[in-house]
Amino acid sequence: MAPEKLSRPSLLLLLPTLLLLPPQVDTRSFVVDREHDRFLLDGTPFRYVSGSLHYFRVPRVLWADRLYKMQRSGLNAIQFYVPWNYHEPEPGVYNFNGSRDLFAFLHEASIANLLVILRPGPYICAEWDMGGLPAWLLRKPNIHLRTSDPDFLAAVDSWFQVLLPKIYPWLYHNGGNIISIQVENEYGSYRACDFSYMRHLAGLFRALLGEEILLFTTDGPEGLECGSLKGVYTTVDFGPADNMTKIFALQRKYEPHGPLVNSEYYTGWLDYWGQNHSTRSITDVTKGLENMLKLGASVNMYMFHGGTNFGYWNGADEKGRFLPITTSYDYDAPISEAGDITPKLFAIRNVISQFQEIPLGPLPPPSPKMMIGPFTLQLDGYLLDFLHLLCPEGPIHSVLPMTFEAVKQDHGFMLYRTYLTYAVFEPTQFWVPNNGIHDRAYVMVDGVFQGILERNTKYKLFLMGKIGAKLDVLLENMGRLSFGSNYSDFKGLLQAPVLGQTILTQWLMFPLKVDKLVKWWFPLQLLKRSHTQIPSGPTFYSTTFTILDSAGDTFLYLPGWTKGQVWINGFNLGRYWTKRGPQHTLYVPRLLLFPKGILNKITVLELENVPPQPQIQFLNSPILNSTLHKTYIYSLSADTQSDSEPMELSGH
Ligand code: 6GJ
Repeated sequence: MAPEKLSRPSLLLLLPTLLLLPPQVDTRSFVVDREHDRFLLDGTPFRYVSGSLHYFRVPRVLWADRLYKMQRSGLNAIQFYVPWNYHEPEPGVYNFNGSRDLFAFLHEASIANLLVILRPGPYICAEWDMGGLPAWLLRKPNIHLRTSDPDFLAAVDSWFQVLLPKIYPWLYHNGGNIISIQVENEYGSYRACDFSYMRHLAGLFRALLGEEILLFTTDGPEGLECGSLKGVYTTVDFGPADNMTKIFALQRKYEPHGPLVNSEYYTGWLDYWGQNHSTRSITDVTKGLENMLKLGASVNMYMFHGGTNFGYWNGADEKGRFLPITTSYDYDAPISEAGDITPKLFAIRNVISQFQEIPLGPLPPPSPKMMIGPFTLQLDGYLLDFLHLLCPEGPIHSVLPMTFEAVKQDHGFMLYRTYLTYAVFEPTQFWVPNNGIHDRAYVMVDGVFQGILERNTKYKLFLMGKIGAKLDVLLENMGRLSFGSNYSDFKGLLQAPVLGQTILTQWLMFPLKVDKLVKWWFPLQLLKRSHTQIPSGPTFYSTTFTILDSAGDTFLYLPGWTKGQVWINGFNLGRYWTKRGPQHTLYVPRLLLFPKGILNKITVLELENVPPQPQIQFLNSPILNSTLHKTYIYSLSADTQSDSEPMELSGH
């Protein structure tokens, strides 16, 4: 796996042979040639044409396929982040196994003959939960993320003292394929502008990786002042619509000599739930790429393959309102979410071929796809029916509600329960002050669904209940902010809810282990409930199905469903939000499905309302742009809140 470091004795034995080898073998190097404004690889001029893909958004068995396609496209390098929260789920607990085996991915990249530009953060943005920072940092509520806050630096030092020694053998001059390492990520876009923090990081990288490896920073045009650091190579990022001349001129202010580098040339863009699907035209993308290559610049295309935010891993942005990223990270990238070559890739490959040799021969055809179903799902029961299984250790009691982070629940769902201490005979306003719903709440009274509250968009609902009635509020964490001010994005009920004029106290918090239940202990037959009317509110549905011989990748479609989470054979496929879009299908890699004759199981947690016919389908192509020409508007001020979903405007 990792390039073998020869021990001293074996080196001595090998000395005669080594002396016969050409000198460059043990003088591998990747450096900046400031005299000629270029990189040198092993002493010869080198320009990288790189593409981003994220191993943490692609199942491990598909890594080789994606990397092969990238190499066949004419790339000579790849660029990727290392999400801290993906590898250190709890303080001092590390996971580099299976699809988290970063070093297996580096090995696959080496096999594909691709150099690596590594971006270990600690913050990575990437539309990934909390920009890659672990949520457990927020167990110290006053921590100042991405600064020289001692608590933050202690956690960073601890993490990097585990990660960086593992990276060291993979550095190019040590025999590996990593040619450069990014320090932080667009730090100039962050409000702190803490140079001692950035110097600390650079010092840590030097201490643990040595003096040879090329360190660099990346910033947009507005971020260079606080993002660049003396002694660390300054690079920029921009997309096809940006003014390349102006931005490269800004890079020159910090790097008067050395190669021009665009570390993130946007080939597409991200999607938010409820907004239109983002695309970037082939013409614009290829024109910008050609102009940069003509300048001799090294370029990394962000993304070359986007992949998927499986599970709860998506991040979020805040632009006047909270905008969670969709499950699909297709990004309108040259390689689609399902790993297929797109016309954009062919066009990019054609541009690259004008500047450097590209591998000859055909590119792989699209992978087989299949369409199966529809299947009718059976009702397994309300989420509340399974509370004792979802929270076997029982609830935590507190006078005021506690956040997810305070009870050490990083992702998913938590149930907040209290009891009415007086009867509420008239529909009475129920709300949480200071926009304290993070992020979506599903409200039940004695198990009967009352409706939803949503961060920034739906502040109140009206409910009634008898004295002693059970008031349940299921909170959904829709993903932590991954960009911008990036303050600590706590999840849950951040304030005590108010019913009428009464502040509700005495809360029970049930952190829900939904994935564990779905995966191992979901005793469908034992707990199936007979229900007369179609239930509403958080409810589990499931069914089993088999596939045919000619199986392939497929795209799960939940027509008429509202919003929820899906598992296939215990694998958390991600969130769906059919009612809001723009994504209407979830990518299902073939590898998640059992072969013909073996039952597959799909489990759906619907959070709001199911269609009259609780059916699902598997399509042979994705639907990622369902809101095309439709726009949702959100009323932002509390007093104009409607009790229904955000209004939908017809397209223009
Ligand atoms: C980059 O900054 C970031 O470094 N970028 C984006 N920034 C704008 C965030 C939305 C307002 S969008 C796509 C990329 C990645 O997030 C990248 O990690």
